[in-house]
This record gives sequence, C-alpha cells and structure tokens, in this order.
Amino acid sequence: MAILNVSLRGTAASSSSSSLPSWPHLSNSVPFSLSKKPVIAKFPNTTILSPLKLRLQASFGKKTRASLSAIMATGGQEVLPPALTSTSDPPPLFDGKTRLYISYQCPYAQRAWISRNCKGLEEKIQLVSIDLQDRPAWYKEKVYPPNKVPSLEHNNEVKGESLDLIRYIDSHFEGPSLFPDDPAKREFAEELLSYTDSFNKSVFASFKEDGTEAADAAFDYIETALSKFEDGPFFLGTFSLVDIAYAPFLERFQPFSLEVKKYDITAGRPKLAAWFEEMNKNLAYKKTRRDPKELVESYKRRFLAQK
Ligand SMILES: N[C@@H](CCC(=O)N[C@@H](CS)C(=O)NCC(=O)O)C(=O)O
Repeated sequence: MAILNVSLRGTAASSSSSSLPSWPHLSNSVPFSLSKKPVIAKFPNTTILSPLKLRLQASFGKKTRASLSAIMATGGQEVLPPALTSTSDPPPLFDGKTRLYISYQCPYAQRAWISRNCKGLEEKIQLVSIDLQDRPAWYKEKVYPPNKVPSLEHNNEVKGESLDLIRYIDSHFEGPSLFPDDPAKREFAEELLSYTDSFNKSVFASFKEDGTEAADAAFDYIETALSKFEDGPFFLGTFSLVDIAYAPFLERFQPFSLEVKKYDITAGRPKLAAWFEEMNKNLAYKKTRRDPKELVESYKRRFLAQK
C-alpha cells in the first residue's frame, strides 16, 4: 500500500489562482473501501450501485470502465457510488485524482455536481458521496475541516463553498464555458449569484409561516431576472452557472410549495415556467435530480416539524 506524505500548504494564499480556502493534507495511508451500510437514494435518471455490485463491477476492470465511458458518452445512466459512512475507509487521498465530495441529498453539493456533469467531467472528477448523518471522521480530519459538502480535492488541495466551487470547476477544467464573456451578462451574473442566499432565506422563512408573502417577492425577483436577456430562457439568456446555482433550490421549492402551501410558484410567472421546462431537458442536470416526492418529504420534516 502506498503511503503518500505531502508537504503542508495550509493557507488560502498558497492555493492556486482562486481565492478559495484550501486545506492541507497531512498524509494518507488508508485504502479505499466501500461502506458497509449503503444508502440507496432514488434518482429518476441515475443508478446507485449496491456495494456488492460495485465490487463485482470493479473486478471487471478495464472492460467495464470502457463500457462505463460508453454509457456516459451516450448520455445514459451514470453509476453512482454508495455513500461512505463512519465505518468506511477514505479513498486514497491526495493521489493525484480529482474528487468531488458530495451528499446526494445536498442542494449545495448538487451545484458542484451539475457543473461537473455540464463540463463533461464525469471521468475526470470522481464523485465521493458522504453520508452526512453518519459521517466518517476522516472527512473532517483529513479532507475538509469545515466538515461540510461539497468539497473538491484537486491538485493536492481541498476547496469548498459551492458558489466558489462552480466557478473553480468552470475555470480550471476543460469543457464548455459556463460563464459568459459579455460584460453586461457577467455583471448581472454577479448580482444573481450574490442574491442566492437571501433568496433561499426568504423562501425558507415563508415555509415556516402561513402565508406566501415573503416568497412572492422572492419569486417575482426571479421572474423579473429571467426576463432581462431575451436570447434564451435562462437567467443570462443562455445556460450558465447562475442556472446551476438556483436549480437545486428551485427544484425543491416548486414541489414543496405546491403540495404543502398549495402555491404554484410558476402561476403568473411564464418565464419561470419556461425555465423549469428547459432545465428539465438538460441531461447533465437531470442526472442529479432527486425524486420530488422524497424532496417534499424531507422539507416537511424540516419545516413543518418546527411550526
Ligand atoms: N455554504 C456552503 C453550505 C454547504 C452546506 O451547508 N452543506 C450541508 C449539507 S446540504 C452540510 O455539509 N452540512 C453539514 C454540517 O453543517 O455539519 C456551500 O455553499 O457549500
């Protein structure tokens, strides 16, 4: 087993051109192994293999990898690894591979996952799923001290924060650019990206109240934003990181509002309705989508229990 000792580079200043925080990795000596307790989540467009199937698949070696590439190239199903738990060993950290640590349930992680898929990086950036309810200690200790997902292991550093990561993935890897060159669009992109947190907060606040006033204003803002550029149905006209930043949250807000608040967020908002329609045609995004029923149930537990 290879033991890799790597020098400390603990500060953000020493990280690459980006201003993202990065964490040093100390050493790695533990082999990757599969979780004993797989979490099988439901995805309309994706398969999560059971550990047994995954082992079998690994043993098929190159041939399987080739067919996996073929599956990806044809835009078919991606085989997702099971979530790692407190009993799982870490992957062979800092071995030169690029890994995106996510939770399949996390909308922030989903942003980075969509960006990876949109750039066609399924084979270059390996997904590592973490069970947040039963988190492996090594994740905090060796990978990402803030102990949240998403994080990206790349070039012997680990970076986090979803909005920083989607920019990082876009600018540090090959694949179609997800950020426009046009200065007016770039400026609007910055405005929309900095609005995401307050947008989410307004909607979350409305979920804990009886009315929909707080959410109305937030969704109206989105409708107006979607009307600004007319060269396509997306926030900046054409598809971009802004759509990726909002999609995981809008994906949850729509079915929850409809079922629990009896509030159709697309009613009277034709641009938002068209945005959902176009987003749902995007295969890279669809592969990350959760079962809407599951999303609604999880939001019910989170918001209705507190009322
Ligand atoms: N601001 C962070 C938020 C990430 C975040 O809160 N992730 C959640 C899962 S959805 C998490 O890791 N929670 C674990 C914890 O807070 O201990 C980002 O945008 O990446």
